[in-house]
Amino acid sequence: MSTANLAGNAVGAGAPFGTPVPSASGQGDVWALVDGSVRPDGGWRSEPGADAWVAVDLMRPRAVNAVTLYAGATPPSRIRVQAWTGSDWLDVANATASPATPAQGRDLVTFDTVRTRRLRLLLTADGDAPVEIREVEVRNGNLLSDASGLGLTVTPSASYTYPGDTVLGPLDGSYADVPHWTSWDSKNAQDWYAVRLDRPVTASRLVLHFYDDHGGVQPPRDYTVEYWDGTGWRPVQETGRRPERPAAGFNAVDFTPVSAAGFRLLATNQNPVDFGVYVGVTDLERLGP
Ligand SMILES: [Ca+2]
Repeated sequence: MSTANLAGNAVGAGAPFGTPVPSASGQGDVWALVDGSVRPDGGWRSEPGADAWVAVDLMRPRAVNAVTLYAGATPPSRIRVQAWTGSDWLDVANATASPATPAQGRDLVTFDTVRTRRLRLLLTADGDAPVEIREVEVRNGNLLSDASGLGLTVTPSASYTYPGDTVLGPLDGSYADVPHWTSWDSKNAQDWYAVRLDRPVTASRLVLHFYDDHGGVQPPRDYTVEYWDGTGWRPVQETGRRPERPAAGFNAVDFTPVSAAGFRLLATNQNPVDFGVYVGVTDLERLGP
Protein backbone atom coordinates (compact mmCIF):
# COMPACT_ATOMS: atom_id res chain seq x y z
CA MET A 1 0.00 0.00 0.00
CA SER A 2 1.25 3.40 -0.90
CA THR A 3 0.00 6.87 -0.21
CA ALA A 4 -1.16 9.09 -3.06
CA ASN A 5 1.22 11.13 -5.18
CA LEU A 6 0.09 14.69 -4.52
CA ALA A 7 2.10 16.11 -7.43
CA GLY A 8 0.70 13.95 -10.23
CA ASN A 9 -0.85 15.79 -13.15
CA ALA A 10 -0.98 13.76 -16.35
CA VAL A 11 -3.27 16.28 -18.05
CA GLY A 12 -0.69 19.09 -18.11
CA ALA A 13 -1.37 22.78 -18.57
CA GLY A 14 -4.89 22.02 -19.80
CA ALA A 15 -5.88 20.54 -16.43
CA PRO A 16 -8.60 22.28 -14.47
CA PHE A 17 -7.52 24.92 -11.98
CA GLY A 18 -6.39 23.39 -8.71
CA THR A 19 -4.24 20.58 -10.05
CA PRO A 20 -0.47 20.59 -9.40
CA VAL A 21 1.64 22.92 -11.51
CA PRO A 22 5.38 22.33 -12.02
CA SER A 23 8.06 24.91 -12.67
CA ALA A 24 11.81 24.67 -13.20
CA SER A 25 14.94 26.53 -14.14
CA GLY A 26 16.77 25.87 -17.38
CA GLN A 27 15.53 24.04 -20.43
CA GLY A 28 13.03 21.25 -20.91
CA ASP A 29 9.31 20.65 -20.63
CA VAL A 30 8.34 21.19 -17.01
CA TRP A 31 5.09 19.24 -17.43
CA ALA A 32 7.19 16.13 -18.03
CA LEU A 33 8.13 16.36 -14.34
CA VAL A 34 4.63 15.39 -13.21
CA ASP A 35 3.11 13.50 -16.14
CA GLY A 36 3.34 10.09 -14.50
CA SER A 37 5.90 8.80 -16.98
CA VAL A 38 9.49 7.80 -16.18
CA ARG A 39 10.36 6.99 -19.79
CA PRO A 40 13.34 8.91 -21.26
CA ASP A 41 10.99 10.96 -23.42
CA GLY A 42 8.91 11.80 -20.35
CA GLY A 43 11.65 13.81 -18.71
CA TRP A 44 13.19 17.22 -18.16
CA ARG A 45 16.82 18.41 -18.49
CA SER A 46 18.64 21.35 -16.95
CA GLU A 47 21.23 23.49 -18.72
CA PRO A 48 24.42 21.39 -18.98
CA GLY A 49 26.65 21.72 -15.93
CA ALA A 50 24.40 24.27 -14.22
CA ASP A 51 22.82 23.80 -10.82
CA ALA A 52 19.06 23.77 -11.22
CA TRP A 53 15.79 23.70 -9.39
CA VAL A 54 12.43 22.15 -10.00
CA ALA A 55 9.29 23.02 -8.04
CA VAL A 56 5.70 21.92 -7.76
CA ASP A 57 2.80 24.09 -6.70
CA LEU A 58 0.28 21.75 -5.05
CA MET A 59 -2.33 24.55 -5.31
CA ARG A 60 -3.30 24.24 -1.65
CA PRO A 61 -1.39 23.55 1.56
CA ARG A 62 -0.74 19.86 2.11
CA ALA A 63 1.07 17.94 4.83
CA VAL A 64 4.02 16.28 3.10
CA ASN A 65 7.14 14.39 4.16
CA ALA A 66 8.48 12.54 1.13
CA VAL A 67 9.69 13.42 -2.34
CA THR A 68 10.52 10.77 -4.90
CA LEU A 69 12.59 11.87 -7.83
CA TYR A 70 13.26 9.64 -10.82
CA ALA A 71 16.65 10.60 -12.24
CA GLY A 72 17.76 9.87 -15.79
CA ALA A 73 21.26 8.80 -16.84
CA THR A 74 22.73 12.02 -15.41
CA PRO A 75 21.37 12.41 -11.87
CA PRO A 76 22.19 15.40 -9.67
CA SER A 77 24.99 14.98 -7.17
CA ARG A 78 22.83 16.42 -4.42
CA ILE A 79 19.11 17.04 -3.79
CA ARG A 80 18.03 19.69 -1.32
CA VAL A 81 14.31 19.96 -0.54
CA GLN A 82 12.73 23.26 0.40
CA ALA A 83 9.19 24.20 1.38
CA TRP A 84 7.48 27.51 0.71
CA THR A 85 6.52 29.28 3.94
CA GLY A 86 4.29 31.81 2.20
CA SER A 87 7.13 34.32 1.91
CA ASP A 88 10.35 32.28 1.70
CA TRP A 89 11.86 28.95 0.73
CA LEU A 90 13.00 27.09 3.83
CA ASP A 91 14.98 23.83 3.93
CA VAL A 92 12.86 20.98 5.24
CA ALA A 93 13.95 19.52 8.57
CA ASN A 94 15.68 16.20 9.11
CA ALA A 95 15.95 15.32 5.42
CA THR A 96 17.24 11.83 4.68
CA ALA A 97 18.13 10.81 1.14
CA SER A 98 17.96 7.23 -0.04
CA PRO A 99 20.33 6.36 -1.61
CA ALA A 100 22.56 8.81 0.26
CA THR A 101 24.11 9.96 -3.04
CA PRO A 102 21.52 10.44 -5.80
CA ALA A 103 21.62 7.74 -8.44
CA GLN A 104 19.92 7.00 -11.73
CA GLY A 105 16.40 5.74 -11.08
CA ARG A 106 14.43 6.22 -7.90
CA ASP A 107 15.73 8.70 -5.33
CA LEU A 108 13.73 9.21 -2.16
CA VAL A 109 14.06 12.09 0.27
CA THR A 110 12.04 11.88 3.48
CA PHE A 111 11.78 14.70 5.99
CA ASP A 112 9.93 16.05 8.95
CA THR A 113 6.30 16.59 7.94
CA VAL A 114 5.71 20.13 6.76
CA ARG A 115 2.48 21.77 5.71
CA THR A 116 3.12 23.72 2.54
CA ARG A 117 1.66 24.57 -0.83
CA ARG A 118 4.92 24.52 -2.78
CA LEU A 119 7.99 22.31 -2.70
CA ARG A 120 11.27 23.04 -4.45
CA LEU A 121 14.20 20.73 -5.14
CA LEU A 122 17.61 22.32 -5.49
CA LEU A 123 19.68 20.07 -7.73
CA THR A 124 23.46 20.20 -7.81
CA ALA A 125 24.88 19.40 -11.23
CA ASP A 126 27.34 16.50 -11.43
CA GLY A 127 30.16 17.86 -13.58
CA ASP A 128 29.26 19.24 -17.02
CA ALA A 129 26.21 17.04 -17.59
CA PRO A 130 22.67 18.38 -17.55
CA VAL A 131 20.61 17.12 -14.64
CA GLU A 132 17.96 14.77 -16.05
CA ILE A 133 14.78 14.26 -14.05
CA ARG A 134 12.00 12.06 -15.39
CA GLU A 135 9.42 12.51 -12.66
CA VAL A 136 8.85 14.13 -9.29
CA GLU A 137 6.36 12.74 -6.79
CA VAL A 138 5.30 14.32 -3.50
CA ARG A 139 3.66 12.36 -0.73
CA ASN A 140 2.47 12.35 2.79
CA GLY A 141 3.96 8.92 3.46
CA ASN A 142 2.39 8.73 6.87
CA LEU A 143 -0.35 6.14 6.58
CA LEU A 144 -1.51 6.76 10.12
CA SER A 145 -2.72 10.34 9.63
CA ASP A 146 -4.67 9.54 6.48
CA ALA A 147 -5.73 6.01 7.28
CA SER A 148 -9.44 6.41 6.64
CA GLY A 149 -8.69 7.97 3.25
CA LEU A 150 -6.75 4.82 2.43
CA GLY A 151 -9.47 2.50 3.68
CA LEU A 152 -7.27 1.43 6.56
CA THR A 153 -8.61 1.01 10.08
CA VAL A 154 -6.17 2.03 12.81
CA THR A 155 -6.96 1.18 16.42
CA PRO A 156 -4.78 2.83 19.06
CA SER A 157 -4.33 1.56 22.59
CA ALA A 158 -1.97 2.12 25.50
CA SER A 159 -0.81 0.57 28.73
CA TYR A 160 -2.28 3.56 30.52
CA THR A 161 -3.74 6.91 29.43
CA TYR A 162 -3.94 9.89 31.75
CA PRO A 163 -7.56 11.08 31.96
CA GLY A 164 -7.89 14.14 29.72
CA ASP A 165 -5.31 12.85 27.25
CA THR A 166 -6.24 10.61 24.34
CA VAL A 167 -4.81 7.69 22.41
CA LEU A 168 -6.10 9.46 19.27
CA GLY A 169 -3.73 12.41 19.76
CA PRO A 170 -0.71 10.80 18.07
CA LEU A 171 -2.76 9.94 14.97
CA ASP A 172 -3.94 13.39 13.85
CA GLY A 173 -0.89 14.11 11.67
CA SER A 174 -0.03 17.17 13.71
CA TYR A 175 3.06 17.90 15.78
CA ALA A 176 1.16 20.41 17.88
CA ASP A 177 1.38 19.72 21.61
CA VAL A 178 -2.37 19.15 21.87
CA PRO A 179 -3.96 16.66 21.54
CA HIS A 180 -1.51 14.13 22.89
CA TRP A 181 -1.29 10.85 24.71
CA THR A 182 0.55 10.56 28.01
CA SER A 183 0.92 7.88 30.65
CA TRP A 184 1.28 10.40 33.44
CA ASP A 185 1.19 8.83 36.89
CA SER A 186 0.70 5.30 35.58
CA LYS A 187 3.26 4.17 38.15
CA ASN A 188 4.51 1.71 35.52
CA ALA A 189 8.26 1.37 34.99
CA GLN A 190 7.48 1.07 31.27
CA ASP A 191 4.47 2.24 29.31
CA TRP A 192 3.46 1.44 25.75
CA TYR A 193 1.45 3.04 22.98
CA ALA A 194 0.31 0.78 20.16
CA VAL A 195 -1.57 0.92 16.88
CA ARG A 196 -3.23 -2.14 15.43
CA LEU A 197 -4.21 -2.16 11.74
CA ASP A 198 -6.88 -4.18 10.00
CA ARG A 199 -4.25 -5.49 7.58
CA PRO A 200 -0.47 -5.54 7.35
CA VAL A 201 1.45 -2.59 5.99
CA THR A 202 5.14 -2.38 5.21
CA ALA A 203 7.20 0.02 7.25
CA SER A 204 10.87 0.85 7.55
CA ARG A 205 10.68 4.03 9.60
CA LEU A 206 8.60 5.31 12.44
CA VAL A 207 8.72 8.92 13.52
CA LEU A 208 7.79 9.71 17.10
CA HIS A 209 7.19 13.14 18.51
CA PHE A 210 7.66 13.01 22.26
CA TYR A 211 5.67 15.46 24.32
CA ASP A 212 7.60 17.44 26.92
CA ASP A 213 5.90 19.65 29.50
CA HIS A 214 9.19 20.00 31.43
CA GLY A 215 7.45 18.50 34.41
CA GLY A 216 5.62 15.23 34.76
CA VAL A 217 5.85 14.31 31.07
CA GLN A 218 9.24 14.17 29.41
CA PRO A 219 10.97 12.03 26.76
CA PRO A 220 11.52 8.52 28.08
CA ARG A 221 14.81 7.25 29.47
CA ASP A 222 14.86 4.84 26.54
CA TYR A 223 12.44 3.20 24.13
CA THR A 224 11.99 0.32 21.70
CA VAL A 225 9.90 0.09 18.55
CA GLU A 226 8.06 -3.20 18.16
CA TYR A 227 5.85 -4.79 15.53
CA TRP A 228 3.02 -7.30 15.79
CA ASP A 229 4.20 -10.60 14.28
CA GLY A 230 0.75 -12.20 14.35
CA THR A 231 1.09 -13.66 17.82
CA GLY A 232 3.11 -11.15 19.82
CA TRP A 233 5.21 -7.99 19.87
CA ARG A 234 8.78 -8.27 18.62
CA PRO A 235 11.40 -5.53 18.45
CA VAL A 236 12.19 -4.25 14.96
CA GLN A 237 15.74 -4.66 13.67
CA GLU A 238 16.92 -1.10 14.05
CA THR A 239 19.34 0.25 11.47
CA GLY A 240 19.50 3.77 12.85
CA ARG A 241 17.92 6.23 15.22
CA ARG A 242 17.99 10.01 15.35
CA PRO A 243 18.64 11.48 17.78
CA GLU A 244 20.52 8.77 19.66
CA ARG A 245 18.99 9.78 22.97
CA PRO A 246 15.21 10.24 23.22
CA ALA A 247 14.48 13.94 22.75
CA ALA A 248 11.51 16.27 22.90
CA GLY A 249 9.85 16.49 19.49
CA PHE A 250 11.23 14.64 16.47
CA ASN A 251 12.67 11.13 16.87
CA ALA A 252 13.10 8.85 13.84
CA VAL A 253 13.74 5.12 13.98
CA ASP A 254 14.86 3.29 10.83
CA PHE A 255 14.69 -0.47 10.66
CA THR A 256 14.77 -3.43 8.34
CA PRO A 257 11.45 -3.27 6.45
CA VAL A 258 8.74 -5.32 8.04
CA SER A 259 5.17 -6.06 7.01
CA ALA A 260 3.00 -5.98 10.10
CA ALA A 261 -0.53 -5.23 11.27
CA GLY A 262 0.64 -3.37 14.33
CA PHE A 263 3.41 -1.21 15.76
CA ARG A 264 4.20 -0.32 19.33
CA LEU A 265 6.33 2.10 21.25
CA LEU A 266 7.64 0.60 24.48
CA ALA A 267 9.05 3.38 26.64
CA THR A 268 10.94 3.37 29.92
CA ASN A 269 9.66 6.18 32.11
CA GLN A 270 12.17 8.67 33.53
CA ASN A 271 10.89 8.52 37.09
CA PRO A 272 7.95 6.16 37.52
CA VAL A 273 7.02 7.07 41.08
CA ASP A 274 3.87 8.69 42.42
CA PHE A 275 3.66 12.13 40.71
CA GLY A 276 6.88 11.28 38.85
CA VAL A 277 7.96 11.68 35.22
CA TYR A 278 6.22 9.69 32.47
CA VAL A 279 6.07 9.47 28.69
CA GLY A 280 3.90 11.32 26.15
CA VAL A 281 3.52 11.34 22.37
CA THR A 282 2.06 14.14 20.22
CA ASP A 283 2.43 12.31 16.92
CA LEU A 284 3.32 8.89 15.57
CA GLU A 285 4.07 8.46 11.88
CA ARG A 286 4.56 5.37 9.83
CA LEU A 287 6.66 6.28 6.81
CA GLY A 288 7.09 3.97 3.89
CA PRO A 289 10.00 1.78 2.93
CA1 LIG B 1 7.78 12.28 -16.46
